[in-house]
Amino acid sequence: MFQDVLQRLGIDDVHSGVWSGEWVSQPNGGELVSSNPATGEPIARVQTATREDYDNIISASEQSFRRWRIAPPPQRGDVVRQLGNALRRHKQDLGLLVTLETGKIRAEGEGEVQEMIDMCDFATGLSRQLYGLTIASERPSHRMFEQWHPLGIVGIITAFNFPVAVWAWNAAVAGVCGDSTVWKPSPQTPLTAIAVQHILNQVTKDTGFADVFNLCIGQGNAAGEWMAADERIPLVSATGSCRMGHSVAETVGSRLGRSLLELGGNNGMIVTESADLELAIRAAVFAAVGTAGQRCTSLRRLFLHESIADAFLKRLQKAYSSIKIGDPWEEDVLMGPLISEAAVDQMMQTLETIRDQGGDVVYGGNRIERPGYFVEPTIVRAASDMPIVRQETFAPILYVLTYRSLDEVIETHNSVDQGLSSAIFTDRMQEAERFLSTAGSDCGIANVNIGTSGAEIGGAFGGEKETGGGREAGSDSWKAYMRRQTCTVNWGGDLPLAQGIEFDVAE
Ligand code: UN1
Repeated sequence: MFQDVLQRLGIDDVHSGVWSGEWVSQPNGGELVSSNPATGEPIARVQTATREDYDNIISASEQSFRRWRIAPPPQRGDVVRQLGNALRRHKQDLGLLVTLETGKIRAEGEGEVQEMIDMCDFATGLSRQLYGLTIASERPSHRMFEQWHPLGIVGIITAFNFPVAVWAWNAAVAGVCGDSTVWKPSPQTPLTAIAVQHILNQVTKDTGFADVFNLCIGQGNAAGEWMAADERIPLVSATGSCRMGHSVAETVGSRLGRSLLELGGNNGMIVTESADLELAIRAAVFAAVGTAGQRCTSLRRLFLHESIADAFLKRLQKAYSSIKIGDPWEEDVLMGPLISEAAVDQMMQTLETIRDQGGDVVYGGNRIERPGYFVEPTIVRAASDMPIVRQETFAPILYVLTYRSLDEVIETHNSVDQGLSSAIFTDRMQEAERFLSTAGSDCGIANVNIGTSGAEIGGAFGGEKETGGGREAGSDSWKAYMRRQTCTVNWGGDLPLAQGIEFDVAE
C-alpha cells in the first residue's frame, strides 16, 4: 500500500536504521518490523544498531560537534532553514507516512509535518537571537556579561505518538545552538525517522555537516539506555511515559548529566456555568478523541459544573456518535486505530478497572471488530476519588466529573500527579483569571476557551510534577541546549576585589 510514497521517501523493504554521516550498511542489532496499526500488516523492516554502531555514532557526533560549534549560528540557522523548505516539499508524503505508521488521521499527520516546518522557521530566527545579558559590575573599569555556548551531543528520545514533530522541537533548536544530535525514535515508528533522515541528508550533503544530526534505531529501549548512561552526552531529552522518564532521570542524574523530560499528562478541562457550550463541546471532542486519545496533551478529565452537566453530556454523546472511525488515510475519518494490540489490551483492562471502581461507561467502551487496533471512543461518568482517574491511560477514555464551586474543582484538578496541560471554558473574566492565578492551575500549559491539546510551537512546551519539568520548542527553551558562561573583563589598571575585600600582598 502506498509503495510510491515509501519510494519517494527513500524507504526500502529492508532499511538501515543507523546514520552517522552515512547509512551504515546492514547494522547487525537484529531486525525490527514496522506495521500499519490500521491493518496490522508490516510496512517495512529496519536493521537496528549494535552497541558498536552506537559507539561509532557517538564518535562521529563528537567529531562533527567540533566543526559545527564554530560555524556562526546564522550559518547553522541556514541549514535548519533549508530543512524547513525540504519539509515543505515533502509535507504530503511524510504526513502520509506518519499516518501509515502511527494511525493518526491525515490532517494530523500533515499537521505534524507543519509543526516541524514551524520549528525550523522559529529556530532559523533564533539563530540570530541567542542573546546573553550585560550585567552591571560593582567594580570600576569592569565589564560583566553572560554568553551561551553549545553543550555537545544531545540525545533525543522520542515517542510513537509524535514521531517526527518532537524530534524537530529538539533538533532544530539544538542544531542552531551548535549541538550535534543523536536521535533514538520509538521502535514503533522507525520509518518516519528514516524518512526524516533522508530529507535532512538532501540538505546537509553538500554542507560538510552530514554527520551533525544522527540516527540510532536500536532494539526496544537499548539505545535510550546507552544514551542515558553515556558521559559523552551532556543532555538527554526524552519524551514518553513517566516510568521511562524516571529511569532516564535517575541514570542521567547519577552521572550529573542533564535531562529534559516531557512525560505523561492527565489533562483536565473545566466547563463553567457561563461557558459557551458549543465551543466547549468542539474543544473537548478534538482534545479527547484526536490522535485516538494518544497525545500527552489529550483530554482525560472533563469537569462539568453541575448546572450544565446533564445537558452537556447529552450533546457530547451526540457529537461522539457522529465521529467517523476508520482507515486514517481516508477522507472524513476523524479517528484511526490505537498504535498496537498491547494498547488495546491496556484500554480494555482500564475499562474493567473503571467498572470495578464504580465508573459508568456512558458511551463506547468496546473494541471494534475489524483488522488493526480500533476501539470506540469512550466516555465514563466517574467520581474523582476513583483511583483509576488519577492514572494516565494512553487511549480515548474521557472521565466526566461534576463540580459545584470553582475553588473545589481547581483543587481536584490539581490533585493528580501529572501537570502538563489544562483548560477552562468560561465567559467570566473572574473565573478565567482565577484559573490562571498563582493558586489556579498547576500545569505547564493553562488555556482559556481552548482545549488541552494542539499547542503552538512558539510557546515553551512541557509540564510540572510527574510530567518532568522540561520545556521544549519555543520561547526561551533554547537555553536548555546551551551552557551559560558568566564573564567578567577587567579593563582598568587595578585589581579591585568583589565584596570590597582587601587582600594586599607585599611584593
Ligand atoms: C505529545 O503528545 O507528546 O500540543 C506532543 C499538542 C501537540 C504536541 C503533543 N502540539 O497536542
